[in-house]
Amino acid sequence: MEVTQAQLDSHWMPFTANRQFKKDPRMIHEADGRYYKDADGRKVFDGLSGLWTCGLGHNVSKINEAITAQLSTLDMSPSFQFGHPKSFQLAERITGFSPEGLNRVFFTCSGSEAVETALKIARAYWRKKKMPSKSKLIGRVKGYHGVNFGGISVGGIGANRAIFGETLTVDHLRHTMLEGNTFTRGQPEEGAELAEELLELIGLHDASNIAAVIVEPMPGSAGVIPPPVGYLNRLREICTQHNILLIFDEVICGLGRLGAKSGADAFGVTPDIMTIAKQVTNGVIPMGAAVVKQKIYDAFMDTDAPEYMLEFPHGYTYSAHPVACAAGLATLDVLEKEDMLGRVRKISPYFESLLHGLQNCPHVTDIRNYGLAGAISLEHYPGEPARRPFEIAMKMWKKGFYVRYGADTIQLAPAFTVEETEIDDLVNALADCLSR
Ligand code: PXG
Ligand code: PLP
Repeated sequence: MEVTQAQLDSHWMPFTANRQFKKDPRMIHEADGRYYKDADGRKVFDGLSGLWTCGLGHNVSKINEAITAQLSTLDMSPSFQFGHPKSFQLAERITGFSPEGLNRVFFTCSGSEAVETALKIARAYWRKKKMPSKSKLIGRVKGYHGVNFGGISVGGIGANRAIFGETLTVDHLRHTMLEGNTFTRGQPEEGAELAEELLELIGLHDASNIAAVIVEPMPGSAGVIPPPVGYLNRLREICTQHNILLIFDEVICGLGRLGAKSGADAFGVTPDIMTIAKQVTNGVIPMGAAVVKQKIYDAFMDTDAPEYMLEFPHGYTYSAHPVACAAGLATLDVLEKEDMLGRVRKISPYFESLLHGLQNCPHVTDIRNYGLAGAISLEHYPGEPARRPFEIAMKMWKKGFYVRYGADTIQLAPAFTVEETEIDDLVNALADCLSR
């Protein structure tokens, strides 16, 4: 056996059914392009681009070369009080991938940390503006904002919160999955009025007590839920009218998955703060960031305190790690030079039409998609919503396809470079697994 039972037992795996995995491990040994290989050299199609991370595919030579060169030049440097050129270069490049006016970048090492950073910036911003009572945070049901305490507080996936006791006291908007919208291709027409609920929460708490609203432009983890037409615009209007910051968590939507630089760009709505991670380094080295409007940065810099004093007591040992910055610069180069956003826009109608071809397969209760992200909701076994997706994903793995299963859905997010024939194979395999 390649790994001993003691070794298997030693690793407490994240978001994994450890008991099941350790009985029947699914080991991945190699990755290249859009495929993994297992110990026997069996090829497995990567139907989720890693964990929504590797839109450019695996083993991208330009990224690998940039990392190797960086390791032998500057492998690590202190992130606090000292700098290295690549972080500044990358910050400016990220600005070019951000919505209009978001031009100040705070680096983190993950999406969860990007969220904590964004929430802390939002609260501290109002203190800097001498409105300290504006501290309440509002999230949305079905939201996923990582796993740290701030993120699970604003997050709206019950299973990720329930066993951890007290969180921040936040409020949640309703989610936007309406029964009448099942099997919609792309954005549903109905549901913009759900944004009005924010006015009710403002009525309840008063805007003078609310710091920020955080939503994913399109919830990813909870099952690819494209926003109803007009919904995000209305959230933006209400936030602007009531002086509340709007945070878009773009950890999945950002940097190409939707065929746009960001979810903000795809849906034409500009937040005050956005969080990114995953695709920023093509998933190869951990990195995330919170990107903010200049007025927010300026509120911290506009101080009479001596210049040697910190303006924002926050940061991570690995913030702007030089190797991650090298990977980020190379990733954004490839995204841009190889017109990856254009490729996503070109192939996504094909992805959409094949995916929706599964509508009449057994057990399928809904299909949703946008860009190169898709989800299929499956009929529950009585009292066991997560069982059928697990069974289907295991059959897919045996057939040579890696797909995500979570809650009552199967989720797909192939690489931006995916070919039509690969989408054919992926969807045909799914049809087959659903039918038997
Ligand atoms: N916000 C959003 C919108 C995310 O999707 C995070 C924050 C947290 O990022 P980190 O890097 O701390 O994991 C995420 C991450 C899945 C899956 O299979 C999704 C995520 C992470 C792992 C798996 O859907 N989303
Ligand atoms: N815990 C201890 C004891 C530490 O010294 C540090 C960082 O210096 C941390 C946690 C935070 O680690 P990181 O900066 O990697 O998030």
